[in-house]
Amino acid sequence: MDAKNLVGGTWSGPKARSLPIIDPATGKTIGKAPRSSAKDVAAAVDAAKQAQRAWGAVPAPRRGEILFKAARVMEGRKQELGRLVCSEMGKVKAEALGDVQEAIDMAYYMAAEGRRLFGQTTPSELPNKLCMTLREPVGVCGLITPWNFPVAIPSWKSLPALVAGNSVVIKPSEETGGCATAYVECLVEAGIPDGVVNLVHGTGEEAGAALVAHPDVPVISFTGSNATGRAVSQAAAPMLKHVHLELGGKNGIVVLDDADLEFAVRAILWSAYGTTGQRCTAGSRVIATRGIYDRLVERVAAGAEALKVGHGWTEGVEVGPLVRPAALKKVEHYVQVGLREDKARLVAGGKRARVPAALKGGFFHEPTVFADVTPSMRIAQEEIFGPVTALMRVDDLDEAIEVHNGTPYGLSGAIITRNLAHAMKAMRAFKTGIVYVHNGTIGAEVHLPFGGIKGTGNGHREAGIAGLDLFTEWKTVYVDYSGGLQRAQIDR
Ligand code: UN1
Repeated sequence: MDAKNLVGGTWSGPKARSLPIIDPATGKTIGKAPRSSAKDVAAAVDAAKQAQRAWGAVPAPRRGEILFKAARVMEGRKQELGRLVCSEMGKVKAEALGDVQEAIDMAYYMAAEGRRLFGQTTPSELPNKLCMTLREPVGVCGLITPWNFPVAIPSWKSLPALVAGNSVVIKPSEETGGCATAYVECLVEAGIPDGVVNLVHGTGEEAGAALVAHPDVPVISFTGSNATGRAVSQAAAPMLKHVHLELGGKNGIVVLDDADLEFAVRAILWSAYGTTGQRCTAGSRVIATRGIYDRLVERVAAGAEALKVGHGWTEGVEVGPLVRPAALKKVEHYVQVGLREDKARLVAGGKRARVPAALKGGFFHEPTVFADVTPSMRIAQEEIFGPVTALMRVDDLDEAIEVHNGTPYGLSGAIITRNLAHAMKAMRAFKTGIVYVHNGTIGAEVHLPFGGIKGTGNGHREAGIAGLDLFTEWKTVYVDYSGGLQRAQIDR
């Protein structure tokens, strides 16, 4: 389908300037998206600014009711939206439907937040005085969303913003404009007033940069690469904007000798090859202790070889295509780095995948496993964002933790062991925003904070209650009903 812009309640399709939408399973063009200019972005920001005042005055529980309806609308369109996710970025059916489900979950969750948006009340140090905090909307929020969760992440960013009384301008990834269009259609159908949600397609360099630079957009939330995140942060800094960044990971799964081998293999395969490895939380490193390492290498390699690669909507397919030729080339490049520069041992995959003739134009790569990787190798340090994982051998838990923490990123980490004390120790020692005990590195739920430390972000979180912080300003209120002038710190 063609993607459409939505500005001030008016939809408009692609005009002379457009961007192709491609099915990564076939390489065929399946639609177009408007290629919006800075002027288009400015029009969307104006509409959002005008609409925000009235929306901010709607009681939060009423705003929540609209989000509740949006959840219902998305439930009704779940299959259709899931199919669209698969056709624009390639992920397999179960995961494409999961992507939509995550948006539904977020809509129900944030709908209920309309009846909370809790602040604090606290005693004063003075008599007959009350202290409290209130959350206030910030204004127009600029939301720049990626293609890998093309329905879920727009919901993570827009729904907390909306329930808190902000208006939004969404600039989705150019790869998945149809998904963003369908998601916004659901919000409109649920009754979001004109101008409160605006959608502007285009490139990051043009439309995204214009949104970041616009003086009337005090909040920017961006998910994408570390390099672009830094540029966003720099462009926004002179205007003192709230900037949230989610910039990827090099997530490690620690497996100790006492782990259930078959379970560990399943968790690793899911983490490494779910979404074809194109997740910020992908398990791209496995750090195993000596006693289990060789068996794990053998079983993970066999498991990766056995995964069925193909069209994401075909029953039984477990791994879909990469999103674009450039992503496929990046994976091929890193396979070469692994073999030549890093001299690691390739134990599974390593080539473009063989697929049926109808998919010849698609961007498929085999699930790939490198063994005997050492912690400083590039394939153990750099985010590949594809179906490649690196297995490393360590002596004990302490070394595993050190290796685990030794990358520039800090999004998620996992530990698989039957030893509770070891699991607890790792839970505290991992330098990541998210820790999984007895699981792989993926599986975030919407009512908990999502985000990371070090090169992954800048201290903000999305989802959960923490996700509201970006989109609200705390207002501190002192109510003195003593009838006199009471001076803090002085009249004690
Ligand atoms: C991302 O990769 O950008 O738990 C987000 C997970 C997903 C979210 C990943 N639900 O890994």
